[in-house]
Amino acid sequence: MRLKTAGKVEEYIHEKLEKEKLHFVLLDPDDVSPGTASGIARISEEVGIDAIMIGGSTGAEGEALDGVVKAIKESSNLPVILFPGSHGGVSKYADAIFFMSLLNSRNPFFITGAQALGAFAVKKYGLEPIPMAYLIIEPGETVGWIGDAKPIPRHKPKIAAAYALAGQYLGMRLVYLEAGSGAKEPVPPEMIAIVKKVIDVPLIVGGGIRSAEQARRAVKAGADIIVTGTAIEKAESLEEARKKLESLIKGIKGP
Ligand code: 1GP
Repeated sequence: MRLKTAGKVEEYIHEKLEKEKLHFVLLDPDDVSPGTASGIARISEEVGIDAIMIGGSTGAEGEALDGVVKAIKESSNLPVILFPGSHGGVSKYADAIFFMSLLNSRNPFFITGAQALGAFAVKKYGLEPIPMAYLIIEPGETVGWIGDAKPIPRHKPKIAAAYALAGQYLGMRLVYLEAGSGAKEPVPPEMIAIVKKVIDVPLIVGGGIRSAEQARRAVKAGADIIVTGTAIEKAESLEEARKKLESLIKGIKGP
């Protein structure tokens, strides 16, 4: 049997990438209420964000997860992509799921175990799985610790490139370089550049990106998709979140 590969959300990503670099907003149901998530999603759509990712390493499951996903679906038309910390991070209300493997974990649970436990739920809910190689770069923050990662040293870009290429050869159609949510410094541009040089699939970069300048540097180095979470979640008001998003978008898509 020939597998149908890219689904609707993946096609959407590829079509958009032909024209511009993308910006995804990550919301963690452990940190935001459905009400706040709905406001951020509405603003995100208005200012030109390309998709909303939902997930987290701790507490992003069950009712809290469903509530946030539903609230976002009701307030915006943006694709909602799950970004699960484990098999608990599956919600039937989302459009797609990054079916990700933490390739540099020391624990097989995060490489294939959680995936096996979650696979039937993904099928039952008709979620679109998008296979993704997930790599933790120093410092790694909470996800690095929980995911039992051996974080790739910031000054060793070739290690990241080797893992990224291995991920592509294993059939993963996206690569994500993750410094960890709230990281003091984002993934170094030199590392992004070397990884981008060796892979053919789109490159996602996140963790610690707070300013337009940091976003611009990542894009200039070769990132195709920038993910920001903390910078938006920490905004004092929706108006402040809007301003932050507008500024980050300038860094990613140009003035
Ligand atoms: C974390 O890469 C994402 O998984 C986003 O990180 O919260 O630091 O923006 P921030």
